[in-house]
Amino acid sequence: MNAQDSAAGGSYTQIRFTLDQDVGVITLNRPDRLNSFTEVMHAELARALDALEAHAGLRGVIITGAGRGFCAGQDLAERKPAEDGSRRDLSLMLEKCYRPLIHRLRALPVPVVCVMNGVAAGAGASLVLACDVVFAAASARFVQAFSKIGLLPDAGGTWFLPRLVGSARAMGMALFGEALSAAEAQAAGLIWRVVPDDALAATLDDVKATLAAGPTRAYAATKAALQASSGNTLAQQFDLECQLQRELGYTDDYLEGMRAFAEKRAPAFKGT
Ligand code: T3D
Repeated sequence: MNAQDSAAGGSYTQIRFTLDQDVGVITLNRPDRLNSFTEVMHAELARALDALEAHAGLRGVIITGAGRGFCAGQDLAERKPAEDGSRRDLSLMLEKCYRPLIHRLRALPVPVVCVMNGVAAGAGASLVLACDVVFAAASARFVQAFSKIGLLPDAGGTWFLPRLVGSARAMGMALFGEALSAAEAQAAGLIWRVVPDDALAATLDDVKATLAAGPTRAYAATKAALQASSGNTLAQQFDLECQLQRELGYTDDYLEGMRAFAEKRAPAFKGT
C-alpha cells in the first residue's frame, strides 16, 4: 500500500478514490455494468467514507462514474430469481448498504457534488439526488427504473423526489419510469446545471478547485441549514441561522472575506 492508498483507505476494485487538495473524488468503476451497485462496491464506498470522515481539513467530495453510465442502481445480476422460486427480503440490503451510504453522504460537513457523466437509474438516481449539487452531462438521463421491476423508489428516492420536484412530478416519474433528459431534470429542479459532454471533465476539475479554495465552514453551515429547513418553522430556521452565522462570524474565512472586500481582491480562504 503506498502513501496515497493509505490516505484513501487502501486499494479498490469497483470504485476509484483519490483524496488530494483535501477534496475526495469517488469514481464508480464498473463501466461494463453501468456502475451498478454490488455488495463489494458498497463495501468500498463505506471504506472511502471512513477515510473522508477521518480526514481533518476535508473541503469537499465529488462523485462521478466511469464510462457511459453514472450508476444503474442495484446490480440485478445479484438478484437473479432462484430456481426454486424462493423470494428474498429486499429491506436487508437497503438497511445494510444503502441507508448508511445515503446518510453518511448527507452528514459529511462539506459539499458533496455529483458530476453525473451518464444515465442514473434506480438507486443510482437516488444517489444523485442525495448529493448537494449536481452537474450533469447533456447526454445524461434519469430513470426511476423501479416500477419496471415491480418496486418503489428506494435509497431515499421517495424522500428526495417530492421535495425537489413536488408530488405531482414525483408521482409521474416514479409510476411511469420514463427517462428524463438532463435538460428536463434541470427544468424540473432535480439538478443544478447541465454542461456539454465534452466539458464535463473540465467541470470536474473546476468544481474540485472551487471546493479546495472555498469557505468550507460557510459551506458546511449552508448545507446544515438547507437540510434542516424542510423540517423547521420559519422561527426555528431563523434561530438556526443566528446560531450558525454567529459561529461563522468568528472564522478566519469571514475575516479574510471582509479584508479581501475592503482591499478589492479575491479572498484566499483556508477553510478555517
Ligand atoms: O436490494 C435490492 O435489490 C433493493 C434495492 C434496489 C435498488 C435498485 O436500484 S432497484 C433498480 C435496479 N436498476 C434497474 O432496474 C435499472 C436496470 N437498467 C436499465 O433499466 C437500463 O440498463 C438503463 C436505463 C440504466 C440504461 O439503458 P441502456 O439502454 O443505456 O443500457 P443497457 O443496454 O440496458 O445496459 C448496458 C449493460 O449494462 C447491459 O449489459 P449487456 O447487455 O451489455 O451485457 C445491461 O444488462 C447492464 N446493466 C444495466 N443496468 C444494470 C445492468 N447490469 C446489472 N444491473 C443493472 N442494474
